[in-house]
Amino acid sequence: MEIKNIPLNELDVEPINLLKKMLQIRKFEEKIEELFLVKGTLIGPAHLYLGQEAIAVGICSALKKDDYVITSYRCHGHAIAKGVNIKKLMAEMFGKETGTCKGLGGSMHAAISPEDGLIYATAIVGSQIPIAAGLALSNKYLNRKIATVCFFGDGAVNTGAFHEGMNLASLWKLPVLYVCENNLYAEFTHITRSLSSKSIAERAASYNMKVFIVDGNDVISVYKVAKDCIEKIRNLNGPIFIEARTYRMKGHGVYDQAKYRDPNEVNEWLQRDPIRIFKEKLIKEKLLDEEGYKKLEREVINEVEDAVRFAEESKVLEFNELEKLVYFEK
Ligand SMILES: Cc1ncc(C[n+]2csc(CCOP(=O)(O)OP(=O)(O)O)c2C)c(N)n1
Ligand SMILES: [Mg+2]
Repeated sequence: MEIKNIPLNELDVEPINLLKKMLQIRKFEEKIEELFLVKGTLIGPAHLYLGQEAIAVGICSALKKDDYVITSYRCHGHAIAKGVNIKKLMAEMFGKETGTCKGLGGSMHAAISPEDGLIYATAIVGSQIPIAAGLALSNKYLNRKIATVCFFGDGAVNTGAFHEGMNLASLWKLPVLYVCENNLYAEFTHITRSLSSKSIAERAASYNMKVFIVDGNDVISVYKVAKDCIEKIRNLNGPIFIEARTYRMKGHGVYDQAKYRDPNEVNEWLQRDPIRIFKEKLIKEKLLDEEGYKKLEREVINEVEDAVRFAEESKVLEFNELEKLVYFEK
């Protein structure tokens, strides 16, 4: 597919809104890290999305509110990009009843919010891939023009669920966009030690579906490819696969210091910070100046602070409310 080189001011989305969404994810994740490691307010598992912001924002900006998203435990960025209220998301981190899962899901399931089109966030690597095929099958069967986007990591392509899901999605021409966020690591294992095929894209292509490789640190490239893919998917032309190449700035989970990574590799990727790259592009195109950036950053930091206050002041779900969430009354 040819990706047209549209000037930034002719995009059908405001570039500044893309930057703001990326900043919301960045500041949210930085605050989560601080709440875990500095303040000790939060405990348990959390997998930060720092460095991968351009993928969630580029893809989700091409979606409608009722399009479906299904993802993994590294899900905070997808939730924000798909439009979850930041207060609700923060409350979930604090285990409060005002959270997306009433505080019962925590970080790894925080991106479950059906009213925002976020259907599920799973901790079982790769399991979202066949579930996405099922979601897309239901939409096709019911003739709904809803696109399903399935996010997963490079590690997930080595699971059985990947092969099962990809095979059915292709065979039944299901309206699903598979987005593999290749950040080079599955926990502590570099991709060169886990992948037998030449590339992830090549493996996906063997399932007879259209495949694209995109620079996952360039929000505009991600947005453009997503926009074209979603259009095709909505028209029931079968699944499409995007391999978005990126890097996680920090460790696998919030406690992991990632000392197993080559410092040269880390430094090289830190030079490619998706937010800095896009900010500089906007400044060069005279769509933003330093002062405007600082103002935006401050606005987002305040929004995250408000979310923390909201989460702290919220209550934990009453014990007797629990069974209402387990059993379903007709
Ligand atoms: C089926 C399964 N196998 C193993 C694990 C343990 N595990 C948790 S995260 C992870 C790495 C996954 O890496 P990747 O898919 O690249 O996603 P990333 O964390 O980089 O976003 C593994 C192996 C698991 N949760 N589920
Ligand atoms: Mg990975």
